[in-house]
Amino acid sequence: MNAAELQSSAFSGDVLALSGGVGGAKLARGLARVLPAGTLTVICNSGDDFRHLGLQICPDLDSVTYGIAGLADAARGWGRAGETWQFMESLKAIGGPDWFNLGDRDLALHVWRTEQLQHGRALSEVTADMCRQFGVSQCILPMSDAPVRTLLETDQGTLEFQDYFVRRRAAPRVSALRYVGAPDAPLPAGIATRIARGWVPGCVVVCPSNPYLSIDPILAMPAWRDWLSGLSCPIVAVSPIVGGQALKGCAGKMLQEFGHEVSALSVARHYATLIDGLVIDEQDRTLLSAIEAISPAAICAPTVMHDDPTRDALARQVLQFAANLRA
Ligand code: FO1
Repeated sequence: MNAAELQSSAFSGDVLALSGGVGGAKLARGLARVLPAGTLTVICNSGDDFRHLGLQICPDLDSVTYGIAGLADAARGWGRAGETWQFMESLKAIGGPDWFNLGDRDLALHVWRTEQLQHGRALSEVTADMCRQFGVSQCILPMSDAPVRTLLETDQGTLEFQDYFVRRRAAPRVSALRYVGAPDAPLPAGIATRIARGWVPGCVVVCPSNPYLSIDPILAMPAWRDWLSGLSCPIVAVSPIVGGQALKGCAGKMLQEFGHEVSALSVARHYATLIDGLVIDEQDRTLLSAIEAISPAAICAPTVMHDDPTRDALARQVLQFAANLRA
């Protein structure tokens, strides 16, 4: 289906995607490529954001924006393609912290965004400027303009997200997660205004991101949770667990540490109260009947994305699934 057919198909209206991390950014790119201009809004987790060397780092906003802009480094999954590392070499030479790598091109964004925020601009406004500069026409927003920080209770103490994920390579055993600031964090201004004017999406797509680290911070905000729960449009999720493991990152390890089996079935249970349908990978077809006992609807599709054709194909299948649920 091309964009016009998609638009004319049963599916209609805007798409709201919830995204974090590498997997989320890939599907966000697929959705941006197959949907007509002006119909996609991507809400990015900002629980990973942190201050480093005086710079405000917003990894999940950047992964989605770079991904849609075609600037992302596919191998790394974060930062920019064709990157150079002079800044990091010089930083190491003067004994600065070298556990969190800032590429020279990426660094310009962090310096500029930090300066904009210090002038009192909201993160969603600065993100809109960033998108304009990168030629991204889709609406990319942080889950809130207020700070929300993901903290992890681990066997090495309470850790901030990037300390856990990057510095300690997600090795500590996690016993609990906290999303500090989530209860009072408001929707980003742009969305709140649209909702106040009666805007509703045609469907919501929960991208294949880590449920605990990328999606739960958004759902921990009553402002999002309550509004999403009240929607009548389909909410469909794509499982980040394929064939009993996470394609990237630590979702599998966390599921295990929280006592769950590492499978798409656990993802269905995790999202059971929120979603209307779950997309699982072809490899997990044997789980379909068990999942349908938990999730109102489920389909199998190729969910491993490694290039634009596979990202576009998954985006189209997710949207068609949502259209069928609406019908
Ligand atoms: N991830 C790493 O594993 N090592 C890094 O040095 C690193 C640096 C980095 C810089 C900017 C940025 O936007 C992301 C960066 N990431 C790095 C990825 C980041 O930790 C994750 O993308 C998210 O926080 C979780 O999805």
